[in-house]
Amino acid sequence: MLKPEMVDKLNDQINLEFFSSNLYLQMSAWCEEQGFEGAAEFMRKHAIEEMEHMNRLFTYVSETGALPILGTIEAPSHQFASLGDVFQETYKHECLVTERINSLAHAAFQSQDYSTFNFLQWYVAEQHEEEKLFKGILDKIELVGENGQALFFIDKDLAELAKTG
Ligand code: OFO
Repeated sequence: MLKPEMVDKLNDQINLEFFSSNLYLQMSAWCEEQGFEGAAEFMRKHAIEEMEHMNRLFTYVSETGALPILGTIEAPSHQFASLGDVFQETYKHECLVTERINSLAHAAFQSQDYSTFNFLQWYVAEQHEEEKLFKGILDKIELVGENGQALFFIDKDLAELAKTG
């Protein structure tokens, strides 16, 4: 049985995961419009992963007998200065999600809610992967620069990542 404060926190996280999904879906639309098809595919796939993050939380809250509550989801930005800007934003966003997960895990531990603490370990590991993934892409863009040819290869790379990752 979850404490009401924990249910609120988990519901906030459900909301944030929805936002992540919408943000990445919106970014995929921007990429598509700019002709970055690989990046668009990659972001679209990642938007689906974020829905899975949301679902996992939704199921946990529900299975513990509490009520998942879906709130208003903030509209994501739909204008970006460049592909580099998109990936700077993704990395910044993932760092924010990591902070939220850490503070959730901290709250669970402090309140001796070991079931939630244990449940959250998946997210702790996942955030490590997510930060690594987006930082890697960002570093690559910073390394090769943003001229037409460099972007062409970055986009090809992202198309590959979308297939495998
Ligand atoms: Fe991208 O990890 Fe969830 O939000």
